[in-house]
Amino acid sequence: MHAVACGSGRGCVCWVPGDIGRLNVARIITVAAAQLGPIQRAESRASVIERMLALMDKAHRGGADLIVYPELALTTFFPRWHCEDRTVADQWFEAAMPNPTVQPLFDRARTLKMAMSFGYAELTGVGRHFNSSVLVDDAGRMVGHYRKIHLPGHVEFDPERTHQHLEKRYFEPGDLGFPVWRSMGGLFGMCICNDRRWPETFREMGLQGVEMVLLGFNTPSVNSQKAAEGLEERMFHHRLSLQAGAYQNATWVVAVAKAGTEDGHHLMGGTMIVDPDGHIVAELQGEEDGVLIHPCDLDASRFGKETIFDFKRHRRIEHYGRITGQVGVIEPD
Ligand code: CDV
Repeated sequence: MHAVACGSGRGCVCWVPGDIGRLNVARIITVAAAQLGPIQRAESRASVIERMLALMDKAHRGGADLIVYPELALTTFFPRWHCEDRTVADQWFEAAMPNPTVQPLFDRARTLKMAMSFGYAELTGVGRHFNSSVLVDDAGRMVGHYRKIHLPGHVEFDPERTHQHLEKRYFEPGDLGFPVWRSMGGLFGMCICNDRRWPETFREMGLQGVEMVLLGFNTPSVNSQKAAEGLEERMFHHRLSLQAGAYQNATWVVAVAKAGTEDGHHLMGGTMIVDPDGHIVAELQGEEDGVLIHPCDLDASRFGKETIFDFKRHRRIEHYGRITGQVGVIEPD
């Protein structure tokens, strides 16, 4: 076999088997998982955008086709702050996407022909609030929009906790489901942080054939309600969730942290890329700004999808009624 340029400009390689005489196109997407170090409350959006641009340039030098930034990439993780007047928190929301402050990011991505995904706090035209992310393709087209569905935390100030986690105060649960988009020769989905702990998240996308899930997160390194659950345990659950989601749905998972200490509150790292067999193939060390670059062959998801996780052959939906029919646990008598 020998490699020929496929002409897509996307770094794909066409392997030409001499004895068979047809083209098998490997669908390689080189991904840059762009971790952000801490963003202090006082740091401006413009300063964060400069940091994101520096990561994008580095990703480009590393040959990336797609750059993925974390959840709420443009601001500090503000749900830790309790604002008695809810509207005070609107300072952290974007009323339009793109907007003049983030436009340089869109412009640079288009110039570099790099696709990108990042999370932000979305304020809609009718005053609704979501924890959202977008997927922009390599031609600068907005192809995907996701709103976080599994919101952790609480609504009111909780004096029992070591720190606040007020996502339920500041956001509504997403109303867009878990879509998967066909783009750049593959099938892409998004989810955000706590969504990764729910198998339903991955299965919803798996049932649409997803080949790569893009996922940003801000995870405090200590459980606010259980001090004994620290960094090691949190990282274990993080890996467990990503690896299970990837394997059970035969998909790549790109998980990107906002890490480090924001105004005295520590967020864990753990930026990593997981392959469709559930293996962690790349992991970023440290808690500062950095990119983790890995070539991902989307066809690596085929084997799992056609064998043990061939859903059409093996799923038994007649026994899954509780999954959508009930929320909490109902114990038998
Ligand atoms: N931003 C998050 O969703 N954080 C949660 C924490 C609160 C557990 C997470 O699942 O990582």
